[in-house]
Amino acid sequence: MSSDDWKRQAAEQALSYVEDGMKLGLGTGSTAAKFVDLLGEKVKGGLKVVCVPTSEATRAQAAALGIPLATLDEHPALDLTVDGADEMDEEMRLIKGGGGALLREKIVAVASDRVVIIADSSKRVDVLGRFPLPIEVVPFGLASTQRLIFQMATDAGCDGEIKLRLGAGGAPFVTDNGNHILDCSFGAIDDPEALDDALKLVPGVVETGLFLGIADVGIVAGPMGVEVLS
Ligand code: ABF
Repeated sequence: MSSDDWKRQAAEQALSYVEDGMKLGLGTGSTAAKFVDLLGEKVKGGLKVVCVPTSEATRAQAAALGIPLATLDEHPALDLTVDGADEMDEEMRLIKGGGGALLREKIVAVASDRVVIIADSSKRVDVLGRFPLPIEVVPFGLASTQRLIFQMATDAGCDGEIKLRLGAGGAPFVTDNGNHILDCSFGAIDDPEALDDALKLVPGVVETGLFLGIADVGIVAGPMGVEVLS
């Protein structure tokens, strides 16, 4: 079995949390995309749901599958969001944003009664930070924001290289919200809450990829089977 199979297994398990009539948040990334595919099959079979996507990519995928879509303004409170992650620790603290959709993912997740995170077992870590932490920043004053992030992170016990994410053609990557992403290779993040608090004091920071106290259920699939954390 490959990581693709495990992602699908986790996505299948997440379907068991979906009930007829629910308002759902749809995550972004290759694991969430598997859930969207499976949900599309259920919708074709008669399941009635309305969904808020966390990215334009997910919106396009869901629309092509005939999944009914709405905005968060139309449905400000959702029943359930199913999304992926780049890293998950034992307390279900997450790093997200590798796919560049962290801001909408966080807005949709905190608007949801329940958040289910699906992942293959490569995403499980003891300590967050092996995956570079993405931070969404406004384009104005980028160099100054980057400098301040470095200072704040160092004060919070984290330092390392901070790189502006580049997109196609080598130009700065632009999020669905018109912002940029700084990928921060801080190494082990021993106190994610302290780091998150510090980073949010930097004016140009829109949101960090630290999702703390947001996941309610973690579904992790791997060679040892499917594990459900809650
Ligand atoms: C989204 O997709 C992101 O928050 C995370 O960055 C990424 C995970 O992607 P994949 O499922 O492709 O590993 O969930």
